[in-house]
Amino acid sequence: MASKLALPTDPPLPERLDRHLLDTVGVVPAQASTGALSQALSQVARAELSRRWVAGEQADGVAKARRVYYLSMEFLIGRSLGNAVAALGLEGPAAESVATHARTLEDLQAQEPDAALGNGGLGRLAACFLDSMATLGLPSFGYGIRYEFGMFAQEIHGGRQVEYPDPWLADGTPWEFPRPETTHRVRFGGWVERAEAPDVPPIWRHAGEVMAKAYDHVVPGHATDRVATLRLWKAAAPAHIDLHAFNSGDYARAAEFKNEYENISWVLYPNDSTPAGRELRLRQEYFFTSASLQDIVARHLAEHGRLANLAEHVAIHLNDTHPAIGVAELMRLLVDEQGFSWAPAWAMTRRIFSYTNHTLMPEALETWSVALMQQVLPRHLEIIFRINHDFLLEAGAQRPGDADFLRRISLIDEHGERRVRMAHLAVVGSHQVNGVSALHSDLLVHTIFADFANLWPGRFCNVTNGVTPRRWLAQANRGLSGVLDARLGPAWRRDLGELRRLAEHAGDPALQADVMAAKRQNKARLAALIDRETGIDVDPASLFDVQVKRIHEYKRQLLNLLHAVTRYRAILAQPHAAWQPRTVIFAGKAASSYHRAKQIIRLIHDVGAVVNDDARIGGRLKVVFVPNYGVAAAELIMPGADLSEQISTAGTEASGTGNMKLALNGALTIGTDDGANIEIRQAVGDSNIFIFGKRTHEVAAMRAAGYQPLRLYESNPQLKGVLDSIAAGAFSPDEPTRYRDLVDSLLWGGDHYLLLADYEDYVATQGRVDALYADPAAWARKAILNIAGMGPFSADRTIGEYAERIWSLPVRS
Ligand code: 26V
Repeated sequence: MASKLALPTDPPLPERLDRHLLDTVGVVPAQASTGALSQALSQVARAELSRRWVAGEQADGVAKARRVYYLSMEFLIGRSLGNAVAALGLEGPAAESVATHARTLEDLQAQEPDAALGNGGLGRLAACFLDSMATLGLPSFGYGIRYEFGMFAQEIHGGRQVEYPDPWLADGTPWEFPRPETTHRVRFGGWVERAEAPDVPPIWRHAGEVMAKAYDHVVPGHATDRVATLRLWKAAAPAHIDLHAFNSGDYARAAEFKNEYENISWVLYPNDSTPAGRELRLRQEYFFTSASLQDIVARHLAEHGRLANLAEHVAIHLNDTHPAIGVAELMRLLVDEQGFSWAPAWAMTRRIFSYTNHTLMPEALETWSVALMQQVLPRHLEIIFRINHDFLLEAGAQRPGDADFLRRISLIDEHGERRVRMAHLAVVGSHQVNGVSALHSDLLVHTIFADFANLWPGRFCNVTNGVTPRRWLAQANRGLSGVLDARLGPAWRRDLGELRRLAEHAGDPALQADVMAAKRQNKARLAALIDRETGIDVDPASLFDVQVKRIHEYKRQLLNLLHAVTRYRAILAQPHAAWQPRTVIFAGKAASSYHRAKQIIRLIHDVGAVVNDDARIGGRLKVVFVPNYGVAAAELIMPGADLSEQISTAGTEASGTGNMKLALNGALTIGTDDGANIEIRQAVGDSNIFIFGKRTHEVAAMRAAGYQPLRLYESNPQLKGVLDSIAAGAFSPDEPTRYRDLVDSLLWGGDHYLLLADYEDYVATQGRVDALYADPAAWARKAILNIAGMGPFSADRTIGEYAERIWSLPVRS
């Protein structure tokens, strides 16, 4: 396909690189800096990707392909150069050309800022999905926001998180294609004017409008010419706004006007723990959803000339409820702007949308006050009321007289201030709704969506998450990839099930030696990162115990820390025992407004400061925090881990994907019976994973029976000693009361996430981890069995399931 457009005389790579240095970057090739070389190599890749993109678009246009559109507030892309070079099969020649300039590919990659347009799991999942959609050859688009500032950069000052803006676009990016000819008007506010005749749609007299301008990122497929498109929208003030104020000579006012409109795409909400509750957030959601839907409709009209067959050619996926307003927006476009009557428009809408839920945390379930929606999106509110009216009639007919049922399922929460429940809108407006692991999907239909599942059992399904093996194994872990290539050949990159063939060799000492040698190198690389970032010297021979993820109480970094303190005290008590040396590694960001999470970061640092410098410990325990966790840091950390901490309270972590990345890189998991841990356990075998703690039904039962953490504290002297030492200031001698309220929240505040309930089993299980690590062959065997079992956790498998069961898209390559 791409060959049709390939230029006949593409010079060899070194020449192309020099040409871009000269023509595009504007430097003398022989004197090129690392930054200039990075730019030029990016341009080489960009040119090739651009041709593939054009060819694919043409082919899809001719075929009138059915397309999938993945709407997401977040895409945690990370760096693009290494991935592009690998996807194009240019790693060898690129490395050679770069070597002639006395640099390595890694040097060039390190120049690139992370595209951190996301908070955590949900955003990174969207990025892995794009990689798989391209690789599987699906005609696919991601749609999102081109945030000027992505996820904040985290620095640690005196043990405390400090947030800095992330101006990732400040120096431009070679990876985007501005599409100035593609803009859409997005309107806000005003009122709705009733039409005279009953069948004529009302008119939305909006109060303001903002332009959405398209910027495309080409997403390369691997071992295929196919690419996917990530289209991100930037908000721009309409031209007349500028002109008006400028013409009257008031430049400051002109700038103010401009800002009022353009702030929509300025900054990512750095918060996945509490709904921001801010009008700007609602505007962001509507802005990118409306622009995307207008774009989809325009593309369809250009290709088909009519919209009646829209549902045959378009699947739109809602990544959580953030774009759920799209259900009302598509109705508005069809009914108000395209002249459809309500019933056929609604039938199409329901066929087109599907929705994934990513969390059960009540505080992350979005609702918008009716008053705010009335003010910002008055026509959409009307449409939502109409959808709700029809829906409650339909549902009420099934349970006559059950007013409580209707209250529970209504799109409007009538308790207190009236609010629109976006998850309900997404469920009612979609033909399929899924959770992201077997347990999570099961909990969805038994808890928050139980009433809906009773109404429409066929609407709910599970699609367990996955990760792309290209970025998370092939690129991040060259050492292990080389070992796998030698044993299995290269096909695992596209068919991760190939890893299964390792299992029969798990006991082979030669394979064990190779795998563990790669691990050791990755640990040395991670140790160097830790030294660079924190100045702490860690021993690559120690067990690297890793917990990396957003800092949140339910993820229980604090439980991990309680174990570290337990171990510290135990070593002091028995200094001559044969302790397995350990390095406990944390990384992750806390939402800026999440005080408790920030306090946990501080405690990690305080514990590290005491433990790491205690001569009596003699380096047998280190506690470190790697700052500014993001995709780039994860690519260095995952391959260097021995032990993967996945210790959320059972029933709280929807899936987890870090658990998959770590196991894929040969770490053993210590984890609870939660999220995808359960499926990882099934895939790798019970004896190759450390599962501990209360299970979901036990958690529920304990809470129902009146959980009493104080009893556990009083009956377990080890636990009591640990909590007392923290509360008494053993790790904060300059301010002994610093953590008293934290400890009190466990003892007296209900310990909502049941740290104390799982503590004893956790500590005992960590003991079993030590014992296994002391037997290198046994450990290596289990590490290999973990890698071998990870086939099902490829995002290719996940996307294949979405394509078949939800999007009705043929998978080709
Ligand atoms: C909510 C909000 C509320 C408003 C402010 C910004 C914001 C940003 C994100 C969210 C929802 C976050 C949900 C999330 O990231 N869930 C994670 O999704 C992963 C992919 O499915 C899954 O592996 C994790 O278990 C789940 O926590």
